[in-house]
Amino acid sequence: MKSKKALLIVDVQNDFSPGGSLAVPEGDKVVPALNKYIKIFAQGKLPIFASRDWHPVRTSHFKDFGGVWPVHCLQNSRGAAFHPELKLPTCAMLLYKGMDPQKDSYSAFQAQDLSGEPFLKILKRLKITELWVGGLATDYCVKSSVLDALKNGFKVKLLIDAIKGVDLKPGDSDKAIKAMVKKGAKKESLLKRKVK
Ligand code: VGL
Ligand code: ZN
Repeated sequence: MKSKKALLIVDVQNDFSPGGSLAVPEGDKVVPALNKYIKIFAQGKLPIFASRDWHPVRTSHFKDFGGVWPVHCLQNSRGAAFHPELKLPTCAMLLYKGMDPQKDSYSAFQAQDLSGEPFLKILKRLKITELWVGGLATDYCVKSSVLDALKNGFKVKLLIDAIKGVDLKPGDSDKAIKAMVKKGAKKESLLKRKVK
C-alpha cells in the first residue's frame, strides 16, 4: 500500500535558535533545509505540521519550579514564535505542547492543535501513515516525537540535514540518531532523493 506522507517540523522557534534563551548550537541552520522540504510537501499537496513548545510561566519543566531548563518558549512570547526565516505556508497545521504546568512533555504526540485535537487523532483522521521529521532539538523533542511515531506504527523519515541537537552532554545527538534508527527511522536528506 502506498503510504500517505506528512511533514512534521518540530519546535523551530526563536528560543531554540542562536540568541534564544535555550539556544541549540546552530539551531538556525535547519531553516534553509526545512524550507526546501516545505516547498516539496506544499507542491505535492501533502500535509505540513509545525509544533511549538508553548509553556506557561509556571511549569515544573523550568529550573525555578524543579525542572532542568531555563525559562523558554513562554506562550505568545517572541521566544516562542517560529524562526522568522521559516517559510510556513498558511495551510500548515500548528501544534502546541508543553502547556501542562506539572508535566514535562517533549513529543509532538503530546501536542494538540488550537481546537484541542491531539496530533495522533489528526494524523488518523487524515490517514497519514508516514512522517518526515525535522527541527529542534535532535536529542529531545525530535527524538521523543520520532520514537512515539514509530511506537504508533508510522513509518518515519528522519531529515538528517534538518535537525540539530542541544548536546547537554557531548554526543547526545549522535546517540539520539542511533536510537531512532535502531527503532526503525530511516535517514533522509535532500541530497538523497525527492519525495515520491
Ligand atoms: C525542547 C528542551 C526543553 C525541545 C523543549 O523542543 O527539544 N528541549 N523543551
Ligand atoms: Zn520546553
